[in-house]
This record gives sequence, structure tokens and C-alpha cells, in this order.
Amino acid sequence: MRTTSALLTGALVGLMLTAPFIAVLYLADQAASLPFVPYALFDWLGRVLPGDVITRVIDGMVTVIHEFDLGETSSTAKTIENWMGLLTFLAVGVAAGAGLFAARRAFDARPDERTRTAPGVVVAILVGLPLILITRHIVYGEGAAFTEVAPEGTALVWLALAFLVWGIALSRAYSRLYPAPAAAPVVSAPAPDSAVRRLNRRQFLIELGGASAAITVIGAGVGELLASREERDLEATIKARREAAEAIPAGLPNADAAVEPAPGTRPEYTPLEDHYRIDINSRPVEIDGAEWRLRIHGRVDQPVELTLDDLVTRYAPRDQYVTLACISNPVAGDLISTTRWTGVSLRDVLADTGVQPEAAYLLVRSADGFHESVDLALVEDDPRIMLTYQWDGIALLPQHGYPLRIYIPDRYGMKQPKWITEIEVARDEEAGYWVERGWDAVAQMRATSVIDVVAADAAYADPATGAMRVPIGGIAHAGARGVSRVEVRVDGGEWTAAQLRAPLSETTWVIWRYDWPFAEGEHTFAVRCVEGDGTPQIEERASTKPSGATGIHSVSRTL
Ligand SMILES: Nc1nc2c(c(=O)[nH]1)N[C@H]1C(S)=C(S)[C@@H](COP(=O)(O)O)O[C@H]1N2
Ligand SMILES: [Mo]
Repeated sequence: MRTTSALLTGALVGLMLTAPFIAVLYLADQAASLPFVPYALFDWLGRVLPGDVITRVIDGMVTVIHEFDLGETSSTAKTIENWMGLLTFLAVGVAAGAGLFAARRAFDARPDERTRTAPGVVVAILVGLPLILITRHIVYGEGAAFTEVAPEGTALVWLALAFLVWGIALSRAYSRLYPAPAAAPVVSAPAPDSAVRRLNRRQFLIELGGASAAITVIGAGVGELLASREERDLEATIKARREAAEAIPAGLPNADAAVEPAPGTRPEYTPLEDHYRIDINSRPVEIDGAEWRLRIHGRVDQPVELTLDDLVTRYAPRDQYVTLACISNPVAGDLISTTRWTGVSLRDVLADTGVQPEAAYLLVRSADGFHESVDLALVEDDPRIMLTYQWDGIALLPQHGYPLRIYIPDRYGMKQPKWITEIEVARDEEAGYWVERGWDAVAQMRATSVIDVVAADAAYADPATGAMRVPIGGIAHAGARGVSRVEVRVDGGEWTAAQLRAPLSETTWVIWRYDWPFAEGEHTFAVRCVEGDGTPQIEERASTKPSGATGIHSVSRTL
């Protein structure tokens, strides 16, 4: 009973001391780029937990965001992941408080001055040391490339002190709440009234709670302020890069396409700020472009180390309009976007290295520990496979892979590393980051079609017949295989052909439109597509794992 009550009090004190601890770590992160342990812990768990568990978490998250319309998937998922990191860390703190209180209650029968601090140091070591080592591995370890972090030594000293203060505070809180019985000589003193003691305890917990709340709110608030400043910096970066960019094409290549999108269809060319984003880390890797090198080595006659400038100036640039999709994108999800990619043909770059005859794969490695293999024969056949250094006419944004990412037509994003630092030319294939975790090794994009809008507001009278028509529209996409036909079905009737707008390129989605002869009432609209070579879209429902979602998209509307 005594121990249980101490355990519960310890959990509460753990919560009250760990919340401000997190806030202070966050503030230090924002103010002085000191590593933020909760995110490092979450990223580490992402690496070491079995692929199955991770996949179930990601899938569950994407489904929940999609089903409950929680907003744009990439950023919502990041927010949820960040919260999972915080809550995991908080749970560790609560457990530490509970453990310390229960252990002291059970074992130190006669606490004295010495025992006020020492158990706290023990807790700081037991909990802090592993967390500091994990953080060190994630932020400073081999393959990590966060340039905007405090020097490793400073960070380690800071974290060690921070955990010590936290641990000692826990232990002192215990001593304050469960004081030692008065020393032996005071024989005649009456035992303190237990009601008075309980009152003291409550008073202390209230004071501690107040201080905890104040530090947490102030720390998190100031940290948030600093973070929003950083966000504004990113917007300014985009703006400056736009202004500095030379050749912005005047218009899109299909500007004079005959078919206009139904009003309310998503933008055919995704604004850069809205491009979806998926990374294995809580925060994008930040690479200093001036220091960065691309190392190509392995089974080549001439290993090279190229600067960004080498890539830009030595090889002819290529432009390609590309629709990128994540394999975790559910049918009609928003993990799919289109922009213009600029870079150099990978085969041109490889030609300068003298690839040896036995080589068959490229092992592409990234600054964040991500990696994938690319079939060398594919690269030699397809000049579209490129090392990409620009999106939308400006240097890649940090979150999208600055300074270099690869483009491989027809493959889901998981096959296309960002933040590339190294290409090893090899004889044997190595399973990629997500392939190791159970996803499709080829990851060819599935054909998909989506209804974006039933534009009742844009209903119009057909000039020929006078009958009302309602434009319906959306996208269809089949990787680099093209879309030859899109069909719409209303209320389980006949499949009827939609009109196709000429796409931006053969590797982007196609905008379709169907002007439906309006009829009042509740209706269900469904869409399907046919690939360039006549292969129909797979209509059977399949979830994203392991090869990408399939199934028909349908929506119901009352008009
Ligand atoms: N280095 C690295 N490359 C990566 C990833 C990553 O986490 N790290 N994620 C991949 C996945 S799963 C996708 S869907 C795309 C997303 O690219 P984007 O975030 O620029 O849209 O990047 C791919 N390349
Ligand atoms: Mo992805």
C-alpha cells in the first residue's frame, strides 16, 4: 500500500518534472541547435523496430488522417510522429519517477541528507545515458548529416547536465514528500500528525505543478516563436531563390490543351510549398551545399567526387515534368504531386567513371541513412533517370533532398533517395530501406484514378440540347506508362468515356473531365482508367502494403 501510493505519486512527479524538461530541451534546440532527445528517440525507434510494426503504424496513421479528413497527409503525419516522440519521452519520465519513488519507499527506510541526491544521480545515469547515446547515434553518428547542430562535445555536456538536474530534482522531490522521521535524540517530540503531513504533501505537489506548468508553457512558447521564425526563413529562401533563378519557362507545355479542367480540380502543377513530403526522420537533413560531394566508387575505373557545381556545369541539363507518388498513398490520397525536375542524366555521369563489366547495380546512399539499389541496365537504357538538383526551377528545398536526389520514372518515391551522398557501383543488389521493411522491391507505380470534384456550382446548359450538365473532374496516373482512357460511372450504370486533357509530360498525371447530364437526387460517381498500352486499372481493392493501393474511387453527392 505504502509503495503503491509512492509509485503513483512518483508517476505524477515524473510527469511534472519531465514536461518542463522537454520544454527546456526544445527551447535549447530552437535557440542553440542543441539536439532534441524526444525526436532522436522516435527516429531511433523507427530504425530498430521491426518493419512490420513501423508499417502498421504508418498505415494506421495515413488511414486515420485520410478517413477523418485531418488535413494534408504529409504534414499531419509529421505532427503526429513528433507527438509520438514527445509522448514516448514523457512516458519514460513518468516511469522513471514511479520507479524511483517506489524503490526509495521500499528500500531506504531511513533516508538522510546523503540519500537526497545520490538516487537522483543513479536515475539520471540509468535513463539519461541510454537516451544520450541514442541521440548521439542519430544526430552525430555515422551517416548522420545534420549540419545545423551544436558541436558534439557541447551537446553531450549539455545533455548530461540536463539529465542530472532532472534526476536530482526527482530524488529531492521524493525527500521533500516523504521526509525522514525526526532524528533519534528527539525522544519526547510527538510524532507529526499524519493529516498535517498529508496537507504538506498536497501543498508541495500543487506548488510543483504550478512551477512545472509555468516552465513548460514558457519554454514551449518561446521555442515555438523561434521555430516560426525559422519557417519564415524558409519562405524567404524560396522567394529569394525564385528571384535569383534565370530561366523560368513562360508557361506550362500544355498551355493550349483543348480540354480545360473541371472547376475545382486540383492544380495540374503542384505549388512547390504544397508538394507532399515523406522522410524517415523527424527533421530533414540539412546539408551545406558548398561542402557536399557526390562520391561515385566501387566497380569503376575512375572513382570520382563531384561538387554540385561539377554536376551543373559539366553535363547537359534535362527538364522533366514528373508526378511523384508515395507507395503509402491510399486510393485518392494526397501523397502525390507534380512539379518540374531538373538535373543530369545519370548515365552521362557514369560514362565518365568507366563502369566495369561485372557491375550490375548502383547502391545509392543518403545523408539520413536511407538507401536504395538501382538496376544499372535500367539506367543505361533510360536517359530520363537523372540526378536531380532543381525542382520548379530552383535548387531543391532542404526537405525535398537538397542538394541532390534521383529520379526514376515509373517507380514509387520509396525507390528514389533524396540527399544523395554516395553511389557505389556494385555487382550485387542490396535491399533498400523500405524493401528491408517488407515493401515491394520493384515498387512500380500502380495505375490510379481519382474524382477531385463534382462541380455542381459550375453547372451549365448544353448549347446543343439545352440540358443541364455538371462538370466532374480529377486525375488519372499510371507512372510512366501513360493513360489512354478514363471512364466514369454514375449510380452503377454504364462506364462512359471522359475527356482527357493533354498532360504536362508522359510522366505526369492526366487531368480528365466528364460533363455529366444532370439529374436531381443522390448519386454515386465512380472512375477508372486504362493505361497507355490498354491494360485496365486494377479494380480490386488492395491496401498500400506491400505494393501500393489499388481499387476504384467513388464519391456520393446529393444534388
Ligand atoms: N534520403 C531519403 N530519401 C527518400 C526518403 C527518405 O526518407 N530519405 N523518402 C522516400 C519516400 S518514401 C518518398 S515517397 C519520397 C518523397 O519525396 P518528397 O518528400 O520530396 O516528396 O522520397 C523518398 N526518398
Ligand atoms: Mo514514400
